[in-house]
Amino acid sequence: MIQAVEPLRQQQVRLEIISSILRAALVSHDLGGCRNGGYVNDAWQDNPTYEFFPPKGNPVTSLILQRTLPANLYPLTWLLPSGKILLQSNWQTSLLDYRKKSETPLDDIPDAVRTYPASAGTVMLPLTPQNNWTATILFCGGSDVQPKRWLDPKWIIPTYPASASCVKITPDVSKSYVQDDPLPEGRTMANLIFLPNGKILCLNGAKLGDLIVRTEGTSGYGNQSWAIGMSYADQPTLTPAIYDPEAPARQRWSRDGLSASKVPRMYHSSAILLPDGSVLVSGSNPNSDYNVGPTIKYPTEYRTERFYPSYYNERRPQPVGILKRLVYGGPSFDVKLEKEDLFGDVSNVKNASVVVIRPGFSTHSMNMGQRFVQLENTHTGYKNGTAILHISQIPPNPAILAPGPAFVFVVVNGVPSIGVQVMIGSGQLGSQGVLPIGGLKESSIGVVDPSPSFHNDASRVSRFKGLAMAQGMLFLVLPLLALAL
Ligand SMILES: [Cu+2]
Repeated sequence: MIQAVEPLRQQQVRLEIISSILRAALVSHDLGGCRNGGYVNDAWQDNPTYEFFPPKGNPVTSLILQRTLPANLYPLTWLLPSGKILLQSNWQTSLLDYRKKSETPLDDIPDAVRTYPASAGTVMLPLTPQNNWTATILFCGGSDVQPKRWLDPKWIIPTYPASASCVKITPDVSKSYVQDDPLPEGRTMANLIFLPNGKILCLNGAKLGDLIVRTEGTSGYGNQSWAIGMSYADQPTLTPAIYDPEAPARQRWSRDGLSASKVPRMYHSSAILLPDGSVLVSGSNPNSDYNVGPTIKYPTEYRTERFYPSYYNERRPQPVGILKRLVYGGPSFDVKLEKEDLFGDVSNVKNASVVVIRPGFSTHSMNMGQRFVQLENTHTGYKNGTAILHISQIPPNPAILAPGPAFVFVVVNGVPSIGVQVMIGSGQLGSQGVLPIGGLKESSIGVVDPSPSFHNDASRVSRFKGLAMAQGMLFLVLPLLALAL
C-alpha cells in the first residue's frame, strides 16, 4: 500500500482552495479535502463537502467530490462569468450553481487526470472583448491513471509517464472538452503563468525530453524503496514553453529562444508574475520536512530564479493616467502615450491593449485567483505622434474579476508597461456596485492637435484629478446602490 507521508489536514486543504474559487461578488467558498492526509484520499477520511465564508450554515455535500475518490483532493475550481463554478475532480467535471446548491455534470475530461497528484497545469485563458469575456479553461499535462491504480502496491510511480495532452472547455457555452495543441513533452506539476502580452508561460514540473524520454511520476511523496529520496517524480522538466492562445492550431506552443533552468522544480514549486513582467520562480521539496545534502537527489530548494521574457529589455511604454481603482462599469477613462511609448509610430496605437492581471498564488500546480481581463479600448492618435487610449472600466459583472488587488499593464506591440497596482471594486467580499458600461469615443488617427488638456502637465493633472474625483463620487454612490439592491 502506498504510504502517505504528507499531512494534508482538512483545514489546510480547505484553506488552500478558498481563493481558487470565489473571492467573488458575494461570498467566498471552500470545498473538498480529507480529515487526515494521504497521497490520495479514501472513503474513511473523505470530506466531500463545501461551505461558505462568511458562514452560511452547515457544509453542503458535493456529488462530484463524492463520486471521484481517490483523486479528489485539490479539486480544480473556477468562478465563471455566469456566476457558476466549474468543478473538475479526477476524471469528472461539474458545473456548480452555489446559490441553488445544485450540480450539473459535464463531460469527463479526456486523456488524463488533471487534479493532484496527477497535477496538470491549468489556467483560465484571457477574458477579452474579442471573446466577450467568455471563460475557457485550459488543462495541460497530468497523468493517465485509472482510479484503482492509485492504490496498487505494485505501481512504481516515478517510472510512470506524464501526459502531454492539452484540452479545454468553455463551460458557460458547452459541456464538452476540445483538444488543443499538446505540450512539447509530457509534464506533471506544471505552472501556467500569465504574461502581460497575453501569452502563457509553462514551467516547472519534471525533464527536457521528447515522446521517448518522458517526464515521469506525479505529485506527492513517500518513503517506498523505489522513491527517489522521497520523490514520486523524476526527470525534472527544465525548459519552459510558451502558449499563445491567439496562434493558429498546431502553432500555439513555442520554445524559441527559451533556455533551460539548472534547478529541478517539482513537488511544492511555485511561480508568479512580477509587476516588471518577469516571473519569480521558487520552491521544490519532494520530501517530508527539510532535506539537503550531497546524497539527496531532489533536495529542499531554497534558490529562487527569475524568468525574463523577450520583451524584458525593450523600452517600456510609460502610460500616464492609470486609475488607482477600477470599478464595474461606469464612465471610461483616458490614458496618454508619448511618441516613444508608440515606438515612434502613432499607428502602433492600434496595437495597444490594456490588461488587468491578478497574479494569484500558486502551489501544487494550482494557480489560485489567477485571472487576465483585457479592458475594451479605443484610441485617438495625433499628428504630433502622441495618442490617447480611451478605456472602459471592468465589465459590469464582478464574476468576471472578483474584488481585490490586481495589476494594470498597457501593452504596445507586445511590450508591456510596468504594472500598476490597482484595486478592483470595493476590494472586499460583499455586494459590489455595478453600473452600465460607459461609451467609448470612436477610434481615429491623424487628428491635428492633441486636446489642450494634454498640452501641459498642470492641465493634465487637473484633468486626471477631475476623473479621480468623479470616481470618488461614484464610490459614494455605489454603497447606496448596493444597499438599494
Ligand atoms: Cu503538498
